[in-house]
Amino acid sequence: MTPTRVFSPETPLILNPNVVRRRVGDETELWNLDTGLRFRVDAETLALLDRCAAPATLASLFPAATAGREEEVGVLRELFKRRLLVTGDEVSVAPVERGLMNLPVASPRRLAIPGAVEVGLLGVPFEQGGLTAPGARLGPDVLRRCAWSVDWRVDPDTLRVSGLYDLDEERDLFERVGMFDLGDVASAGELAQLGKPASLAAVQNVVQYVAAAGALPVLIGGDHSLTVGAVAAFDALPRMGIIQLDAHSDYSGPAAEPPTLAEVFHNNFVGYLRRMPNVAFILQLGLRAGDEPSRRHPDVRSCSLRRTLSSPIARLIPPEFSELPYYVTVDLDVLDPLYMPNTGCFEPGGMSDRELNAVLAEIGDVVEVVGADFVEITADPLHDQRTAVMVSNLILRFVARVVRRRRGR
Ligand SMILES: [Mn+2]
Repeated sequence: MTPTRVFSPETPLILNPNVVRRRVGDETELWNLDTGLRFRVDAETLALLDRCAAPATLASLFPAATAGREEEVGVLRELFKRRLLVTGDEVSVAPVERGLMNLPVASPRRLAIPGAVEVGLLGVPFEQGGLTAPGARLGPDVLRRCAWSVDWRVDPDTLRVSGLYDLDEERDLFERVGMFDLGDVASAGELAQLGKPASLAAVQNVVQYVAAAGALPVLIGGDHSLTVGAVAAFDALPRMGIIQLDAHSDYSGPAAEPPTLAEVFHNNFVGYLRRMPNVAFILQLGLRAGDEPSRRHPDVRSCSLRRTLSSPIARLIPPEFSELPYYVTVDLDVLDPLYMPNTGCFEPGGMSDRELNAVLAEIGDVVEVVGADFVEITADPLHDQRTAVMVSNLILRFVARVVRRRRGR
């Protein structure tokens, strides 16, 4: 239905909610997102426009009479013509679709636009590598449903986001960053049908596609074995390192060094990663349970939680590996269960989110990060909301550092 547009004394006028404004010198630029047109107005016109923040008719705006108000009526007519003022039944808000961490959703096609995507977020609703606690397939869903309070300003043309004001740095952590939810690698049902090796191959293919476009791939899991697929995406790098934040070393399980993808699980996948030909070094941080593979393997360095928190991260990386490109994998069970109840394998005595934030910030500052994942998030109606907001903040603060470093390159 096309609403009639008649400017009459009885027409209830209302400020178009799809107009954004920006100060330009003495004037204000009004940008009509419906028409894409920009229009500059002076302070007087803006004041007139603002009187229509609630529905107003000419009669209610000028109770005495419109006689002698011809000029103002003319301005209102012009604003109406330009659809800066609309009638009540024209009000249509077509918000940008939001996804993971309240970021704009975009089709992976967007990767074809040079420079448009700096960070590509992908959900991996995969849990076939989980042995004990089911539910990791729901992790991406939690970050889509419950992170709506993460506040972004979205540029309507480019969909680039700005925001996340940091009180210490006194600035927004993101300034016009092309950061998108590119959707799930495949649906939970599809991944279950595909089975483990094919699912991990799908992860590899999609991550490769994102990285080849020059974007930073960031995965939301899903069980921890998905890291195998993600790291395999970087097989063209001659040498790389992995930084793992985890309560467990994930180097035991059914076979400490699984020979095939089918035998990879979330508690033994590190043994598989270690044998990938281009993986030169693995740094494990935050451990507080299980064994220490570094006792057996010089290319793995396993740091207890206490050691992680008492040393600068740069000092935990041997000099010969400090220049490697790194893939960062964060098992959220590295956090204390009090902070992170939405995970499958609790270990008491873990990190606070503030400590994890600090460690991730250091990593983002001192090494070149080529990709990252945040895994082992499960759903729990009691805690989804605070988990989503906390995890989103952890991820975003880290990504902000990585983006800053990559832009500075
Ligand atoms: Mn893990």
